[in-house]
Amino acid sequence: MRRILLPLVVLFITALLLAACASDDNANRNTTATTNVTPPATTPTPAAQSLTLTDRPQKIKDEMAKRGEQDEAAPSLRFVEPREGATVNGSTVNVKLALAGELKGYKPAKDPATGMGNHIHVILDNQPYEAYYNLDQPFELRNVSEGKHTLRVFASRPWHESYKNAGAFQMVTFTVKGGGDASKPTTTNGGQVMADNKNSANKSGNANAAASSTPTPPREGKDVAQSNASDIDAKKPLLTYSRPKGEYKGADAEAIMIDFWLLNAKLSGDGGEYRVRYSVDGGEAKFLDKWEPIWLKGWTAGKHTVKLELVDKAGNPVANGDYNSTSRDITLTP
Ligand SMILES: [Cu+2]
Repeated sequence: MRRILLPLVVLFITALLLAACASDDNANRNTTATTNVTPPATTPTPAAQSLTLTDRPQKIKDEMAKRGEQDEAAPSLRFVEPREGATVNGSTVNVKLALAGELKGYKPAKDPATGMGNHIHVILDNQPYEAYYNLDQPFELRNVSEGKHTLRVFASRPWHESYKNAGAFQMVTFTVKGGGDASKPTTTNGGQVMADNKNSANKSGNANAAASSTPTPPREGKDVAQSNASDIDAKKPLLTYSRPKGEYKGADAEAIMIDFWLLNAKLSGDGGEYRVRYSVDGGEAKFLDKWEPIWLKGWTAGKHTVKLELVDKAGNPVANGDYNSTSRDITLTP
């Protein structure tokens, strides 16, 4: 009896193991293929990644379908403040914009439920953009350093894709006197150190609400890094880096958009003489010959550096101050 039973038990266990392996295989097929090569959390450099072009994500296509004609709009921005050549006294620069043009329902506003909505990208010097939603109130750039600055603004969609019609982009140059100092903490009027600029904005919003019967939403703004204008010529080709920026999580990290603004420069695929060269993590250079966003998939978790440069047909950099070559770090969390 035992002679028969033992081989049977061995057979049974083998079958069980095989079944377990097979189901593991199936489970892996549904997750990313890179699971095995993902480095441990302590490794600073991300695993080798192979990026490929992919379609505009379905989520965005669905959103576009719901927006009616908005994506065919031609919004036109104008600087109310600061004006070209203005001198601003003090380290807080109020940005006020007027929006006109063929709007077709386009209106910057943050949906309180989703935290999303049409907005304006605001770029001080060549810092990463800030999102500006409520044009009824100025956007406060705080702790701006003394000296000359540029401000670039352009109309954007909820998924950060810019409008590319001529009026959608504006740029001014201005000078700050008595600007902010990076070595000093930001303070309130009373001299108290503010722990968090968001909180201070909320406090002033609440104070306004108490004074009048209609609640005033907190003013949007940003405590900016120290920077100054690059020596640029507004009549020369100018590449403005927009996306990617910041942190990408979950489904948003699957396909990441590269988007930029071009002034005074037409790309070769659009009948012009320029190209946009991009690279990720210092890898192989790729070229964009049409002015439109692309989406890349295949990103690994961790930090990545994206570089965008304006070049001529021969691949030589086209300089305009130092704005035409920009690198940004992004972070992906699965
Ligand atoms: Cu945006």
